[in-house]
Amino acid sequence: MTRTLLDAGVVRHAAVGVLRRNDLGTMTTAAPDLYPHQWSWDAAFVAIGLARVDVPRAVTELRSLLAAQWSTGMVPHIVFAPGTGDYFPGPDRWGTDDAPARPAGYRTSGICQPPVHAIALRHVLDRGKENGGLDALVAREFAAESLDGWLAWHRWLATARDPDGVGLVEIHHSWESGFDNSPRWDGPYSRITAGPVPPFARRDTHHVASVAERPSDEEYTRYLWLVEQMRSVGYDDDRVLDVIDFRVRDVFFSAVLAAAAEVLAGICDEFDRPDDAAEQRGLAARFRAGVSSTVDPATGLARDVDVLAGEWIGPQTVAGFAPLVAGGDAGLLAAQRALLRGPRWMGHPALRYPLPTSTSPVSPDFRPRTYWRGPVWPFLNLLLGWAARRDGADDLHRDLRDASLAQLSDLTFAEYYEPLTGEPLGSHAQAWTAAAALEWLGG
Ligand code: 9WN
Repeated sequence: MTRTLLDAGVVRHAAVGVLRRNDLGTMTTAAPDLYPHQWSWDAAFVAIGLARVDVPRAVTELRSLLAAQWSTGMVPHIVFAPGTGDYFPGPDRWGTDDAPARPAGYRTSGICQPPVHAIALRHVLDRGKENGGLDALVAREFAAESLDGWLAWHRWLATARDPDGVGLVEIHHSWESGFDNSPRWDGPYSRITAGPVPPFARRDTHHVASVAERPSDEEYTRYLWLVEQMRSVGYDDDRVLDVIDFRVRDVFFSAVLAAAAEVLAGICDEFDRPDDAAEQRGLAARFRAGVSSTVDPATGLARDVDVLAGEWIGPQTVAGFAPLVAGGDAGLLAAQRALLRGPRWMGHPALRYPLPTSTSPVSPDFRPRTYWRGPVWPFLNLLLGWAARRDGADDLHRDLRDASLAQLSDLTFAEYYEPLTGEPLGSHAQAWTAAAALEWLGG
């Protein structure tokens, strides 16, 4: 799986082309056609990739996302591109015009996604330091200017979304997890009876992805029902807790917060903000502990909690490796790495590339072509690789990189890949997939 220099140059060139194609000037669309707006955690990965080729443009990506931050501190999961509005379910469905916390002048959704942003800011600062000159200046100025915004984002998550202080972030829609139709959410959704939702037409019936790969109409009806519930209370954090039918402690989201808070603490140190650094280290420790408290001794995987049903969530998905993202106890991490590399996951003999599947290939829930029910998602591999290197697991980092670059050298930069055949699925020219390729290539 060793790559030649020529291959690396070709992949880099093509990946840069994908980011250009998605570039609207100050924001990058998540993908052409299917996702014509800026998504929150996509933007963070896009910034990581952009920082490899254009530090000021990477800064612009994070700046434009943060500009749409709500007054509560929430960073919205979609910032709609100016002059558009037809994405299903478009801004009129979200009804955030009536949400007092949404900043004037921005159209956004009313929910959030995992907080990868401080990790992206770290990458941007590091590229700036490496390049020196204007890149260093622009990156540092942006970090100084945006630090309070990122702190407010983490604080909101730690309060509004962890009301009981258990070290786990509560989500109110599966879109908040970023793993929309993962089998993780089948239990909670099975207990929801959707009320009336506005009629919807799915956008994904043409060339982009077959309907069978995407969530079903029944799933979309529930997704929209939850939006209706939040909208009915103006997205007020306290009132949402009383009306919403989906309350889940998301272990993977919590792990991202733990990792990002630790990174943000380091940035606070660099900007001489010792109290904020201590606060973020406290958050990191709290959410790391929360994540490790969910590990199932029988499977070795971390689990979500369905708050309304008072139940653990069972399906074996890649989110079970949340401790590898959060960091923490060396024994737990070593056991998780062995599991990840073993035959139930990356080491499964039928896989085209030895990469984590979104659901274990040996699970009864595994569907190799269906979105979050089986396919490989390249941006996730980058996150796992980053965490592996942070924790000194250089061999895992290397193996993830080699397999990822082999997969991405098909140059489709697909949204997700069929794990048994390697077929690119979903949208092609997906921005965060191209960004992952650039970051894996490094240099
Ligand atoms: C809903 C943009 C986003 C990703 C998510 C992925 C998918 C949206 C959708 O696309 O979600 O937010 O319409 O399916 O699940 O992780 O951020 O790439």
